[in-house]
Order: sequence, then C-alpha cells, then structure tokens
Amino acid sequence: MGKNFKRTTVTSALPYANGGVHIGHLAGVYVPADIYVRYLRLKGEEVMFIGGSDEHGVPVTQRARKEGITPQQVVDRYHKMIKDSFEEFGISFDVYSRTTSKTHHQFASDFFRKLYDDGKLIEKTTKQFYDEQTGTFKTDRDIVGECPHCHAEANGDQCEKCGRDLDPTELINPRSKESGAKLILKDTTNWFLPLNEYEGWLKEWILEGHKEWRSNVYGQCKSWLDMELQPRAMTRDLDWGIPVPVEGADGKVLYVWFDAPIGYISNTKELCESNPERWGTWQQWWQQEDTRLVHFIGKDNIVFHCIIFPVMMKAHGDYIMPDNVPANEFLNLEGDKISTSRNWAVWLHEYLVDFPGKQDVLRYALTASAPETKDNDFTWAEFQARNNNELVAIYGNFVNRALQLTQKYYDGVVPACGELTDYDKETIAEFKDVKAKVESLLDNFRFRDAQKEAMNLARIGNKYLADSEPWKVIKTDPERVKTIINISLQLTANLAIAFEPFLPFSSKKLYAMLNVEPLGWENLGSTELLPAGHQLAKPELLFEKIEDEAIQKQMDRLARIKKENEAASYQAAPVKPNVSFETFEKLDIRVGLIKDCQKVKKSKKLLQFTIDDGTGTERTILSGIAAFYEDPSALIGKRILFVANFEPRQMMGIESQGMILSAVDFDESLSVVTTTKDVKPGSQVG
Ligand code: B3M
Ligand code: ZN
Repeated sequence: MGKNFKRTTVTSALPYANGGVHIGHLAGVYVPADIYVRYLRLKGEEVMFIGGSDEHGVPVTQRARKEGITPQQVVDRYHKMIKDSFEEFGISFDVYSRTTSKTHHQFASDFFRKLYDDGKLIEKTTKQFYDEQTGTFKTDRDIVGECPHCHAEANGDQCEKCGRDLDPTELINPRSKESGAKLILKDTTNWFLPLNEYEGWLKEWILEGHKEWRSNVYGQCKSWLDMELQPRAMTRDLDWGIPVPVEGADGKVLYVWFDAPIGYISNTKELCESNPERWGTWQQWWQQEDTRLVHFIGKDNIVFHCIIFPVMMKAHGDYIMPDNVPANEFLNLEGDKISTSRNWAVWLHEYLVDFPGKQDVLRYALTASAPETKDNDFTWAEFQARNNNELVAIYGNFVNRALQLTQKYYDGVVPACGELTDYDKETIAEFKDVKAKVESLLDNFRFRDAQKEAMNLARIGNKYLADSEPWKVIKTDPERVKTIINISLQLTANLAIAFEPFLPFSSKKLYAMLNVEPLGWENLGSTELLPAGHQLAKPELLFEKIEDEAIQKQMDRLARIKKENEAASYQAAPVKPNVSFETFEKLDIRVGLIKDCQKVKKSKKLLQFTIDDGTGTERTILSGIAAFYEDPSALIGKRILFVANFEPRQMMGIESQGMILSAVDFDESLSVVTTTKDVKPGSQVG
C-alpha cells in the first residue's frame, strides 16, 4: 500500500438476483476479490469484504414476467441461491445482504434526497415510450421493434442479429415487449446527474492520478472522458425499485445503477450496526481518508464504478474515492460468450452436483485462466488438465510423497534436521523468495501469476525429492534422510500458507494432515514451522484425478444446449415466389415403398434406394443423404415421397430414376418424408 492506509474496504459487484451464479462471475469478480481479501486478512490487515444481491432493475422484472411470479418472489429465490453458491465456494464475505433490505431503501433514499436538496441534480423533461394499454413507460429493454439496419426483430437497446447499439426511437414500429401494444412518445420528468460538470475533476483524478490502474480500466475511462460526458438520468418510470423521495414523483423509482452501488455502503452499515465492537462505524469504512477503497468488477461495470458512482459520492461530498478498480475482461466458455438466456454457462450449483467437494479445483482453474488483461476461454479439457497435471501431479504429488515417507520411516513424526548440504541451502533459498514474489503480485492484483508462484513452491519440492532420492539414501545414510524429510515437510507447511488465499479448502485439509493450526502469512518462507518430534495426522490425498468420462459428460451437456439453442433460433427460410397450379401440376410426386436401401460404394453421400413405385417394375433412385442414416437398412419398409418424372441422371455409374423428397432440418440435416398411413405405392401426391 502506497499511502498510510489503516484499513481496506473491498467491494465485489452485486449480482442481479435474476439468475444463478456462473463461472464467468466467479472468475471475473468473486474469486479474485476473495483471494485478495484472504491475503490481506492473513497479513493481519484490517479489511471488510462486502457483497450482496442487486435486486432492482429491469432484468428482475423481466424474469418475473417470464415466470409469471412477482419480482419479490424472483429476488427471494435467487438471492438465496446466489448466497448459498458463494458460501459453498468459500467466497468469504463479511456481509452479504440485499438491496431490498429496509436499511438499504432508507439509505439510498436519503442519499438521493441529499443530492436533491443540495441542488446537485437537474430536472429534465424528455420524451419516453409509453404503453397506453398498461399506462406505463417502457425502458429500452422492454421495447421491441424492427431494426432500421437489418430489419430483424430487435430490442430497444441493441439488435442481436446485426449487433448494432440502438436507441429505441430508431426502431421501426416500436412495440411493448410485454403486451405487444404499439408505443407512443410521451413527456416525462426525471432527475439527472450532470456528469459533464465533473469532467475536469474526473480527468485529473483518474487520468492524472491513477495511471497505475489496469490498462483496460484506464483505457475505458479515458475513452469515456474523451467523449464528453452527458447528464445521466438517476430516476426511472418503473414500478419496481426504491420510490423517488420527492413530492410529485409518483410512479418513479431510483435508477438501479444509482441504488446498487449505494448497496455497498448500506450493507456496510448493516454489518457495523450488527457488531459495532468488531466493525466500528460505517463512516470509518467509507468516509475516512485513511481507508482504502477497492472495487472488484467485470469490464461491463467500469463506467459505473469509475465515473458515475464516484460522481455521486463527490456530489454528496463526504466520501473517499476508490483507490483501485481491478476490473476483469470476460471469460468465454468453450469459445462462445457466456449467456444466461441461452444457458451457455457452467452454473455453480450444477458444478457442485457433478464435482462434489471440488470447489478448489474450479477456483484454481479459473484463476489460472483468469481474464485479467484480455478475454479468456474456459474449456473442460483445460480444467481437467489443470487438475490432473498441476493440482494432482505437482502439488498433491509432492505433499503426498512427503507425508507418506514421514509415515513410512518415522511413524508420522517430524524428524530432526541435521547438517544442510549446499543443495539443501539452495532449495531453501529458492523458496524463501516466493513470499516477496507472491506479495508483490497480489499487491498489484496479478492473481494468475501469484498462483503460479505458489505452484512453483510445489515444483521446487518435487525437484528436491527427485534429486535427493530419500528412498535410495535410506539404505546407505539414514541420518541424511531425516534432513531431507524435515525440509520437505517444512516446504509442505509453506504450501499450505501460500495456497491459503487461493485454495482455502485444500489448505484447511493440509493443515489438518499436518496437525497444526493455520500458520499465518508471516511464516511463509520459514523452515521452522514443524518442530522435530511433532506428530502428523494420517495423510490423505489432497486432490484426485478427474477421469475423461466426467469431462465428456460436461461436453455432452454443452453440445445438447448448443443444439437446443440452434433449434430455438431457427428461422424458416423466406417463401419463394408464387407458382401457378399448372406449374405445380407438372411435378409428378408419388408414394414409393422402400424395398432396399444401401450405401453406394466409394461414395460418402449417396444412398441407393430400390423402390416399389406401383408399376410392377422396381425403380432405382439415388439420394445424397447417407450422412444422416447410419444404418440405411432401417429405412426398408418405409413409404417415402419421390418425384417420378424427374429427369434420370447418372451418378457413380448408376442411373437414378427420380428424386426422393427430404426435409432440411434447422441444422441442415436431412430426413426423408413419409406418410402417416400405409398408402399404396404409386399413389399420387397433390
Ligand atoms: N448488478 C450488474 C452486473 O451484475 C450489476 C452490478 C451492480 S454493482 C453495484 O453485472
Ligand atoms: Zn439489426
């Protein structure tokens, strides 16, 4: 810490309580925040870790509508689910509350009222879309219409088809998503925060004062500040949220991005009031210059945490500013953007069903591929490799060998360390370095590299054991082995410390096997953690291999979801120009009974059909659908439709006398068309 800070307030974005938590959330925000907080606590620093659910906003109301329940029911369900997931993954919040709490409503309301009373807000009347049927104003996301660019059906804020950002007024025939009713533009008054008035201050504070921020964060702030800020509405015409505490503002609520960040503060207040002896006052954590404020968020939240919320706090006047905002980029899943609506995600509650007890494996894998400087990809293959090749083969393997050898040679009692060889000294020097390295990386929010350094300790250990070969030396020089094992055990204890912020469950397990209380960060690098004569507990495996089948199961699930999504997004091809009955009549379509069906030799595509066409002589037709029928003989006996007067064609030296009709499915796969009744072969279709 640069300045003389006495305490650190750490916030992590408040997830919308309209769905579960997935690996993207965990990797982007909660695991890094948790690592950081655990690290500070281990160092004995005063820190508060704040979380909570964001329970207002349009996404919640949309979910409620979709499920036919009330917004309150939605947030009650998901708040609990999210909170449970965080607990299960060891995200060690000091407080996890919700923005529907009474404390929060009062706090946010008072905050707004102070800005209002101090003349910090401007009142503006604008035209907004209004649904006359329901008598409600619509927010961007509640409006649909035709995209002016590609003419697909688009949302008020964005067209998913062509990807363009839209203003709802650009839409052709804007309609209400909810009722389908046509919308009109109507005047409405709201209160705006004049961000433009703070531009000079923001430039100075961020662009001059925080050049050390991550380049993605600094860069995004700079592009906002280069663009000229506009006043931004802090209230909305909506019925779900905190009522605007101003006379005549009926039917209006605080903008969700106004109230949500205030949730950090009201949750702090809730915690402090529940235990003032431990936590003091909330003001200490938010208004004292010797407090350092750090926001952990994803990149889509940067503008809110670096510009809008700071301006709110600045306008209020009493608050400290964030010292750092280590925002992450996005994590993709198997090459595609994670999406709640498309269910393209790995949900935490589902992960735990398939991988019980393996919280740390996911924490490890997510930190190892954390999207710190650019978007990154989560793949199941990498997850398996991180577990099998690193946690099991490096960390687990070293610990297991050290503990098993102690068990075997000394009944689990730590042997005394004798005289050190040069090689011992080199090894010890190497792992003494790790503390400073990990600290400097963590202080700079470089969690990936920090975790790598911790793993490096285990690599040092493996190399040490492999080079020292105690299992051979025991036959010739048993005294020497005592030293080797002692050093290996000290290193094992170091691993428990170094990994504690990253893999808390495993460290706990390891401490139990070492039969010691958690050792404290200041001991990292020490070779005197386990005294000679100390009895260890029974060793167990720290990590276990993940088999291919478990991974395949996950891949199958994703393949299934992908298929469902494709089917759901399938749009029938446009209808071709009309044809007359006479034109249609020229086609002679008939029912045929399949007598035989085989793959054509040397052709991947063709099937050869032998058909009873009702004439008494059999007809041969070739069709390019072999890829879709693994066992063509299964088609024998089925009735299909074919064009009887289709010009005969030669293919692979065979004459094809007609064309079999197939339907093209959304995924381009083909299926022959059959009849629902045993129609006589040769019957005409029309
Ligand atoms: N709920 C958006 C999100 O989940 C929002 C964060 C609020 S942080 C104060 O991405
Ligand atoms: Zn479009």
